[in-house]
Amino acid sequence: MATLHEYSNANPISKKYNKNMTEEENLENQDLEDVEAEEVDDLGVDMPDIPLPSEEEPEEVIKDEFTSAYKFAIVGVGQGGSRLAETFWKLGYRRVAAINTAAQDLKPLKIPENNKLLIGGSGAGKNREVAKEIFQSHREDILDFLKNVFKSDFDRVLVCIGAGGGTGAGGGPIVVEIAHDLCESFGIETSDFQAKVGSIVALPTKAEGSRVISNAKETTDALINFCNNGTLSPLVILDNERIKQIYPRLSVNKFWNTANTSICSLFHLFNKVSAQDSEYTAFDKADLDTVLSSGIISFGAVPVRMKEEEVQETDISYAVRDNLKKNILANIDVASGKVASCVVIGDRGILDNTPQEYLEHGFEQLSRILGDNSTVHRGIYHTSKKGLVVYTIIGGIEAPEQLFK
Ligand SMILES: Nc1nc2c(ncn2[C@@H]2O[C@H](COP(=O)(O)OP(=O)(O)OP(=O)(O)O)[C@@H](O)[C@H]2O)c(=O)[nH]1
Ligand SMILES: [Mg+2]
Repeated sequence: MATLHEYSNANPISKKYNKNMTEEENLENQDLEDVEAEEVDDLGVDMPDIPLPSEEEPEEVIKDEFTSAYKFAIVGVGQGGSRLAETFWKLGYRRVAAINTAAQDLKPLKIPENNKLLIGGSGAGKNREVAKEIFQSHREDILDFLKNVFKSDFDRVLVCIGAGGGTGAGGGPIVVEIAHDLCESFGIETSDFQAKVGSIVALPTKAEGSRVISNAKETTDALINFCNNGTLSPLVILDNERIKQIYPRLSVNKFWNTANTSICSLFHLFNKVSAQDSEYTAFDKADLDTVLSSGIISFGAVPVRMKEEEVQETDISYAVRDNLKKNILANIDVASGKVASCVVIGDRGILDNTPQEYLEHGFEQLSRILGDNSTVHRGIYHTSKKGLVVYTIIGGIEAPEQLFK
């Protein structure tokens, strides 16, 4: 039997070939058909100029330069805030934006020019109110700018602020609100109580004077209020005064770099580790989420100092306690925390020769410090770097009564 293809080829002249007509009649008929076809080809009307929807182009996606549990979008407001954001860029984060009211503060940042937004233009001169006005009147510009820099593929936003100035202090809380609008428009936040917007705020040193301290107070209070309402999480309160005490004699240019790198690297470490498997104990994405959603959080990192060649039980417990004391974050009562993550990272030699219960005792000690009903997520990972380091995040910390002494 002929195939459909063979059958249609067998009669190439016309689909309307009529076997009851002569060949001549059929050819005539064919000519008529061609005329009809020509007429149909040329409608004889001008095509109206209707704008037709073009095919949808796939949206550009921004990717970080590493694999992590969460895709953070980071925006720095004011000079200090922007330098914190720039530090994330250096670590490989690519959804990084900076906003300022003074061009000279944006210029030195080593992030792409398109990731910088200048509003106002002549600074805020340490005046929160001036900054507030400028940010309020540019809400839509800021929203469009952030949409353009971050695109839609991210999980959380972090707003970085130096609390003592004008621009960061006045504009930062407004950018937090805009970040919520952004998350809502992309469907990242679906309810008011599922905050996907957090903040890193830096408190000034004592030497910066009373105007700066009063700015910092008002801004930090506003952020703590957001946190108490459940609309901001996490909130990391970085204390520049403590950095001065923990790393004395740092030169001016190293000071900010040390402050910024220490906090951003810790953030990054937890974000990366929670995306990795461990042959010991893995700390996972859900563990990190509980901490990131718990309000005020504090980070710490302390190397385990071994008094002898092998790790002793007390070495780890000591490191856990030391970790809580020696951090660069504000003088907050970590014991009020409700949830913690403790990750021990060490070289294989040490890990394989350290009894599991020594590590367990360290984790249990953290649970005891936090008190009843607290949760401590744990993780143990190996690395090629020699030594053993204890990293912690404590979350759900109560707002400090007195941040500034
Ligand atoms: N951790 C950290 N804090 C910083 C850094 N730079 C400034 N700060 C702190 O941030 C506070 C605000 O300073 P700036 O960020 O320069 O101020 P601004 O937000 O640009 O505000 P104006 O210049 O007054 O409009 C200061 O009081 C410093 O304590 C930084 O790189 N890292
Ligand atoms: Mg400035």
